[in-house]
Amino acid sequence: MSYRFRNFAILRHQTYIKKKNKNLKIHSMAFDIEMIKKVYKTMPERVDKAREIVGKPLTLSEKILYAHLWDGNPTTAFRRGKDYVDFAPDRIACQDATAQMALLQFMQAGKSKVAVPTTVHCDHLIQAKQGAVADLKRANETSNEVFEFLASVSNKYGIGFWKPGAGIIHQVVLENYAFPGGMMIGTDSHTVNAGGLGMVAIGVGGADAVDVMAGMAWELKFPKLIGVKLTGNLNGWTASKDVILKVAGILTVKGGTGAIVEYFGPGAKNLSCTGKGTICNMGAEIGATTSTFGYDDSMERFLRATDRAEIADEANKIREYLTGDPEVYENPEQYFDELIEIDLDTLRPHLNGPFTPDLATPVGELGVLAREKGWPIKVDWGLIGSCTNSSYEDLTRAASIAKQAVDKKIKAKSDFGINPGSEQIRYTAERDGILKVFEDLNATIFTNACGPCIGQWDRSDLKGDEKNTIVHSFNRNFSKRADGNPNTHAFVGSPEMVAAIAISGRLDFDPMNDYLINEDGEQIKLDEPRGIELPPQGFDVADAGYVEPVTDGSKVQVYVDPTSERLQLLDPFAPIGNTLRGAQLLIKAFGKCTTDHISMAGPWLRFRGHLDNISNNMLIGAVNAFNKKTNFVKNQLTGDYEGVPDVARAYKAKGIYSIVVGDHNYGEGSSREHAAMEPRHLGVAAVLVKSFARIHETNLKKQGMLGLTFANESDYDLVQEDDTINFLDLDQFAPDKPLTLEFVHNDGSRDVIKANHTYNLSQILWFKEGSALNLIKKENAA
Ligand code: MIC
Ligand code: SF4
Repeated sequence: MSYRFRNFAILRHQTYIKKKNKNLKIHSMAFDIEMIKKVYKTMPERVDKAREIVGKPLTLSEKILYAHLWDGNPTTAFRRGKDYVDFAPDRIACQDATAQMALLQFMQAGKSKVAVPTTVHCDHLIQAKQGAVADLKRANETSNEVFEFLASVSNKYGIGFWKPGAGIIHQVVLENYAFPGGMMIGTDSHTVNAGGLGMVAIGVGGADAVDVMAGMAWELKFPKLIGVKLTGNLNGWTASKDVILKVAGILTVKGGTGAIVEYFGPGAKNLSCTGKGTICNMGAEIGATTSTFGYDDSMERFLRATDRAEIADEANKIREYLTGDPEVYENPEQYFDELIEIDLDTLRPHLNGPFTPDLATPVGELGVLAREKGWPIKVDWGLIGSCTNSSYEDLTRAASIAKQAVDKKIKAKSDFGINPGSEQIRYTAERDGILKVFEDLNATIFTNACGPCIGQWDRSDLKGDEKNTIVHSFNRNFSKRADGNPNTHAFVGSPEMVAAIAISGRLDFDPMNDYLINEDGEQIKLDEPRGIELPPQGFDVADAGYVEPVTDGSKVQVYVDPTSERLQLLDPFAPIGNTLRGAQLLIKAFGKCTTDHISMAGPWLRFRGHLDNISNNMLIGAVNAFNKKTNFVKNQLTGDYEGVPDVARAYKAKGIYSIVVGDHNYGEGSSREHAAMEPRHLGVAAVLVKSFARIHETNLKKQGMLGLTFANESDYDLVQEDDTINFLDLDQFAPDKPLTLEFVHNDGSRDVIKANHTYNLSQILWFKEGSALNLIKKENAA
């Protein structure tokens, strides 16, 4: 029986009851308002204390961090980028693709309920093909087992459940759960989207979320702070998206690593709340821990429009605590570790790509570059939506362009796809005739879900691996991401720019200067986009798709079929131990190695709840430095070349540990802990790279592995294909003490190198116990 029909005591939240029965005067209430009031009650005292201890005015980021210390009132001034600090986040959000592993781990922790408000959102497992109705029906059939599992675990442990079709996690969080000054973590790297509503919201691996669900502290190295001062006003074709496209161009995909990016200045106040969300969302693409904005009128408007006047009223009472101190914003260079200034008056619209989100080119200059580089000029698809850009404002701005095409008799040259961010947005946009505008241009309205953004796209217009170009308003454009085709050149832009480019069908089109020819042969220039920040008649929705858990979940059964190919209960990992010798090099990865290369999404999303099955995608996208091929590495036992998972399994079968070597920013991208659990499951003991992306490094630590960096970067070049690796001093593994590794080459020669690490004492304990989860279980049993 499907979870939709089961007698779950489905109590729809009062907000939605109210919306359905407009005449009934039911007091609408924000989710978890008591928790929010509690945070606001202690915030002033804690912030004042922190200011005293730090001895200077505080940024917003510091206020939120110091107000969420696990130990309560601040007593120490933490060193940015150095000290590990225990925090107490207010809430957790998980999406279906990562929640499976997170909840499978939580089920082992021995708790009866989650310790902080938590939600699960079904959004990643819905493939875009024919359009919302047919696609959602198919997803409910093909992934029923997984949705059932997530629904029942949620019900059992007191977790709010958002059904498939309810929307994309980050949009639903922004509309329902985010609140100024709050701290949340989420098992998805774009959790940072909630910074648009003034939160410190951070993407983590499932094991981190499990700590907090189990009532423990959450640890993070106290971040560095990057300030971005915005002046002026957005105008013409320039959108919020262009702010982050520009910042990405400046900072690159690793420039934000270990830092919170705090936006401020008069320009920040002029941006809408959802526009701020877009900017924070793509902060994940520069590796930032998170991004945030101070509480202002735009946030207040958004809270009131989304039925959360009560939060706005509470926030107004402590307004000055929910933004940075005035002294900080007056002399930012004294308070931030790095400062960037952007003048919105002169900012130009950008398109970033292909293959990396930081390759920023102003729109008018793209034609020359594309011709020089051989990027196809013809654009096949324009995709609008995703968690990044699917607000009411985004849709209205893009629709204002689409409408001109219809009115002025211009046929769109590319196909159009729209992914609304939530059912509330979709319902409201349909009511207000916005979706109709896109439909008039023959757009396909896909489900309120991730769809093409995560490779859940059955793209029928391509036969093979043809070279082609698409433009989208998503956030990531790594190779193969949208459709699995390595030759799809994806460019990221604002929804209105995507609309204009898709209508023209050309990557070199510059709507500010170029003309289009309509059906009557006339030259037409598109007018500048116009948007509406919030729906003039208010948001509306019939069924938002929320399922409240029962109060007592002790009787709820969670069933995992032992023969399932989609779900598998977890076995604890055995500790690697303190002697590690004779390990084999599995792969020396060359160049960019994102989590998409390590554990691809798309078709593999179906195995996200089954560790052994999903391990068959381990590192199959990584390029072997010795032959520049993917999924083709030497099996040192036989001398044959095989797929990476096969070779790893061969070593594992013989009880031999293996090692992965990589380049810079290894593990960039997603929070998916599969990228760490798969190597752990297949016997990889250590990942040694030039540098790590933050979430991935933590994920490796949590799973009881060694995540190491070359003390001397050029030692990467010493690693040879047939190497055997000995760890010479693992028995002395200690904080701040590099490890010594010996690489024994095929000809018998040896290189001894130093590898740095960032493990503190408790993280070393995770390694010793085999995983962080093993430690939780042990502590719970004691
Ligand atoms: C993504 O955008 O890559 C994802 C899919 O949302 C991931 C999470 C995942 O891999 O499941 C993310 O960003 O963390
Ligand atoms: Fe979904 Fe894409 Fe957003 Fe990730 S980035 S949550 S895949 S819409």
